[in-house]
Parts: sequence; structure tokens; C-alpha cells
Amino acid sequence: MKADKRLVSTSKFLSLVLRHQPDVIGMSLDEQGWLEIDGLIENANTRGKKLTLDLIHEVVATNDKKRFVLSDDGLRIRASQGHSVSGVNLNLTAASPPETLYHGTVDAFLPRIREQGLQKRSRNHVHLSADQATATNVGSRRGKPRLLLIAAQRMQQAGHAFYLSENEVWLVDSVPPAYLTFPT
Ligand code: HQG
Repeated sequence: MKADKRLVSTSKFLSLVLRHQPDVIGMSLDEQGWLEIDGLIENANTRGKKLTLDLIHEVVATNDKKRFVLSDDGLRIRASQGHSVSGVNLNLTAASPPETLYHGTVDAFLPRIREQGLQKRSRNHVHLSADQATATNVGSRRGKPRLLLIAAQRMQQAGHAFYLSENEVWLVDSVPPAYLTFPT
């Protein structure tokens, strides 16, 4: 397999295990979302997914969105955000957002978002971006991207907590419709 394909495939596998389904390799995350790397490699290899320490280090270092981090002692790995596994607490501290944040979505979801605001759906948070380009890319995963503006400071002043993940994704519990500006 070409090097980049191998890295993308490993990143997707690590996203699956570290965000969504650690049980695919018979493991579970600790309360802060960490997994022992030795066990991860052993259990992945037992189940036919080739994984080495070098490969993990290469993915962590080169990943386009810096999705994964190693613990200070290098023995554990976790995803910086994007979890759907319940009970994971990343211990993020609340942060002050810029005046406006962005969310990329698609037309099909707009009627419900107008009614309900942004909901976290299967993940543990709603994901927002500080720049339009990133949010547009997120939306384009599903079709023609539609950009929503979030009045983030106004929302925070009204008591909603904002968190910034280690890889600079803004996380909130939900965004009520009153703080959203929709595309015309
Ligand atoms: C939509 C990727 C109907 C929402 C990206 C989105 C991101 C609603 C979808 C990260 C809704 C959820 C997260 C409502 C929200 N009714 N639809 N009330 N509220 N939605 O994948 O933000 O590459 O869970 O617009 O880059 O798309 O995996 O969230 O379309 O950072 O690292 O429901 O995933 O990161 O989809 O993407 P997702 P997202 P990675």
C-alpha cells in the first residue's frame, strides 16, 4: 500500500477505535478517552489490522487535523475530539470564543436545524470552526456545503459553555436557533 493510503487507512481505523467503537478490538477507553498503545497494537494485530508503534507515531505526527495525541509518557493515545462513545470526559476547560463561529452542513438538514438549532446527534458535542474554509470542508463531506454563522460570544454571554479541543475544534452542547444565521 502507498504510504499516504496506509496513513489514511490507519487514521480512519484509529478514529473508529478511539472515538466510536473501541469494542471492535475488544477494548474500552478510560474516562478521559485514553487507550494503552501496547494493548491497541496487540488487539488490532490479533484481529487482522496491521498496526505498529512507528505507524501510530507517523499518523499522530502527520495527521491533517491533528486528530490524535499521545500522553506525556508516550504510553497512551486518544482522539482530541469527535467522540460518540458515552462517558468520555476530555477535561476541557471552558474558553471564550470569537464573536462568530461557523458550521458547515447541507440543505437536507436545514429545515430541522431551523426548528431545533444544531444538535450533537451521534457525537458528544456540536462541532464548530473558527474559519469559514474549515466549516465549508466539513459541510462538503455530505454534498453542497451550506455555511451557518453562530453568534458565539452572544451565546456564551447567555450562559452556554464553549470548549476548544486540543486540535482547535470548538465544541458546544447545542446551538439554539436564536444564535444561528442561515444562508440566503
Ligand atoms: C447535522 C469531522 C438535522 C450537522 C469534521 C451535521 C468535523 C442536524 C450532522 C467533525 C441538526 C452531524 C464533525 C439538526 C446538526 N437536525 N441535522 N437539528 N443539528 N445537524 O459528523 O459537524 O474528519 O456528527 O449539520 O471535520 O458534520 O472526523 O458532525 O451535518 O470536525 O476528524 O448533523 O467530523 O472531523 O454530523 O462533523 P457529524 P459534523 P473528522
